[in-house]
Amino acid sequence: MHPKGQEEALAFDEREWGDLPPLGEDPSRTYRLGIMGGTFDPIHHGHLVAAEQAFDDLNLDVVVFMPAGRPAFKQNKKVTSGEDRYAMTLLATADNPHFTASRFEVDREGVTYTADTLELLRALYPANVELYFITGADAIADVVRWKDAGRIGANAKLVGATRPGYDLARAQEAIEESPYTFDVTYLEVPALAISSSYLRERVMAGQSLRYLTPDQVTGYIHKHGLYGASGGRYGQARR
Ligand code: DND
Repeated sequence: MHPKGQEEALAFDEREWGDLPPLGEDPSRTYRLGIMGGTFDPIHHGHLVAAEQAFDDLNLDVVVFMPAGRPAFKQNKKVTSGEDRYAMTLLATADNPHFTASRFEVDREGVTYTADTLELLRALYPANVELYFITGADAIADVVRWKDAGRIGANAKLVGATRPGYDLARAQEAIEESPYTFDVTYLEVPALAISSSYLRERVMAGQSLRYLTPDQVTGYIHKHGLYGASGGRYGQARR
């Protein structure tokens, strides 16, 4: 018969981590896993700064960037392939030891709902791993209305990244009016008005993405001709 500790270790090893960070091996401590979900079409410095701030302020062990497979709310919109969005996410996070990128949602069949993702992660990780779903503060008011929002609140804490001076009234009102319980922490991140749509517009107009997203991401966009990019005209105005 195995001593109790060994049996627990065996059960832990048998979990299917895939490319997710293995956490929770020491039962005497609590681990904190940050999950940055996004369409990431493309990923940019706003996403990266928010995640880094969450890592520091909430004392997270790691932040997993998880590009959505078929995003729940963009079924009528054209979205770049999951492979391209995952590749850009991998490039953007590769040099930061606090970050990792995962195919967890990209490889999942059908529409990827956050409630399902968090429930699957909750089942995969032992109870000493807390889940923190990081999102822009503007999105917090929406999260409470996402599919099966009750399951989101039950399985993870929410982290809302705000701009300094941002009015939290809409988010707080939505949380209060919700029939479900949410544990939300708000973080102030440096003012970053960067958005994926702004980057796509700039690429389409032949403008530079320098200082808006890591150069590796810009290189990938041009190499693969995403968002109307033309490799030969990188950084030059379109005619
Ligand atoms: P977005 O399309 O907003 O991602 O999706 C965010 C997450 O919500 C994904 O995991 C979706 O699957 C999930 N979602 C949305 C709607 C419905 C459901 C799930 C459902 O299950 O029913 P973006 O790539 O646009 O942005 C990624 C994150 O980064 C978002 O939380 C966004 O608010 C935030 N963000 C910024 N944060 C700080 N500074 C900036 C930011 N720009 C975007 N400049």
